[in-house]
Amino acid sequence: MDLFDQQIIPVPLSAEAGTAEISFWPNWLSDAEADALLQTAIDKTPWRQDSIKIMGKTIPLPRLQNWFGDPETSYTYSNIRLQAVSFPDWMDRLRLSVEQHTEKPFNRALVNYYRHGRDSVDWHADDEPELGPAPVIASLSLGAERVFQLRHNQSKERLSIALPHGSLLLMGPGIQAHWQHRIAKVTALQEPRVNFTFRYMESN
Ligand SMILES: O=C(O)CCC(=O)C(=O)O
Ligand SMILES: [Mn+2]
Repeated sequence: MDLFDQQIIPVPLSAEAGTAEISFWPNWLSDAEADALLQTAIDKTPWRQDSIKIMGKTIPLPRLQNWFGDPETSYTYSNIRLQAVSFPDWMDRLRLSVEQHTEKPFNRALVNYYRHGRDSVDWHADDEPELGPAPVIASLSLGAERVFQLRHNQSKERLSIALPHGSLLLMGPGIQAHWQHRIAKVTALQEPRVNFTFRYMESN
């Protein structure tokens, strides 16, 4: 782990709210560590195929996912209620090292499996009330490089960050209220990608 390659990306919010920060560690894990974790994640995560209903039609989400944390709790987004699954030991160790590295608390994770380039997540913000007024989110990327796009709610300014295998990105307070983000489809891509987004929730 090399703290020297930390990058800080200033992110404008609004005249009143000032500027927030994205912290980025492109080489948080070595290639060997990231390879092993990608394989463990693909093989050991109990993946769910969830669906959304649009105008009476049931449409499978273009990715697999699951939600980890205190099993007494749940998380709801886009009308999908995810009952939390307890952190398996391997994922809890990862959660702890992300906490230690970022010096932020995390007690939940949404894990996404993009099986190939046709999988994606559309524009959204992680701003559900359960996440509190100013969520801080840590995102670990595994597998083929992922282009993380951000779009400002008012100015429509865009930012784009290439997230390599084993990189860690931290979205600081304020970003979810002023920006949306997405992972677009990359039609030609065949390789899998896995993403862990660690979050903090008081309880629910
Ligand atoms: O895969 C990513 O980096 C984005 C995932 C995401 O935005 C989410 O799970 O809320
Ligand atoms: Mn998100």
